[in-house]
Amino acid sequence: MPAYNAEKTLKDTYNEIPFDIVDDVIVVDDCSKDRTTEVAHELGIKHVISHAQNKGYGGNQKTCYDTALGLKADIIVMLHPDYQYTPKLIPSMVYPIANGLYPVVLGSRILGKGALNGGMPYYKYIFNRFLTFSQNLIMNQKLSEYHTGYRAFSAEILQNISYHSNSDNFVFDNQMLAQIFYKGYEIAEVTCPTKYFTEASSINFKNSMIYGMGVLKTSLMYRLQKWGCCSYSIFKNPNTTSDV
Ligand SMILES: Nc1nc2c(ncn2[C@@H]2O[C@H](COP(=O)(O)OP(=O)(O)OP(=O)(O)O)[C@@H](O)[C@H]2O)c(=O)[nH]1
Ligand SMILES: [Mg+2]
Repeated sequence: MPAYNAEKTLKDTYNEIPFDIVDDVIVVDDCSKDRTTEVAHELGIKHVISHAQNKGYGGNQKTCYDTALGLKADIIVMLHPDYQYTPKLIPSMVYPIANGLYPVVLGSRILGKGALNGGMPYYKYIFNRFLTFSQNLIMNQKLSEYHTGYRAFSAEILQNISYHSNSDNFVFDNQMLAQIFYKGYEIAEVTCPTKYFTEASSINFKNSMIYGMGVLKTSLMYRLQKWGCCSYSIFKNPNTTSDV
């Protein structure tokens, strides 16, 4: 869980985690201004890492994935600790990975009516639909959304993409999906409810705009790289200079 100012929602999120199949929980606190780290310790979470400086949402996930791979995890689930996504969906998301059907599974708020029923603001919904449409077109894929904060990966995925080359900001998530498609992996989706409420963290309008631009840029980078016109570091193999 990449956490930032999540003291009010971390407990509810944690309490819904199905511990019959989840072995370890990692919380990375990105130098929150509240008691996120203390709450994580109070809950008895074993792997709590606190950044000395705020690195951003992407920078936070880099620490999360490095830690998960260090613990030799087979399947890694990225879940926001702001209680917008229910951990009760974890079994449905990880079984296709455990059974070797798909290496990546996303919890989609757009399949079904999860987003609007959960109170996603209309501007975010329209923005999400527009960006998703553009990305599917540019990258020749067919996902219902690229913007969910609920993702499950096999360890192989994290070992084979250069996530350290990605942005430390919100576009990190999107760069990961472009990297995964670039490597030829398939991505599955599971219908996922969501809820918007006062205590949940929500990206503001300005950051949404910065994110949207970054998303379109990432898709165009993917297309240019696929055509062989450009060579971007995010598409290189980890620790090498080769693209394939
Ligand atoms: N490291 C870091 N994490 C953040 C920051 N802002 C939010 N987060 C965390 O990242 C998660 C997602 O951020 P949100 O602001 O909820 O963004 P979102 O879920 O993509 O967008 P919404 O659908 O509007 O909620 C939250 O669970 C936060 O704990 C930040 O500035 N730095
Ligand atoms: Mg949120």
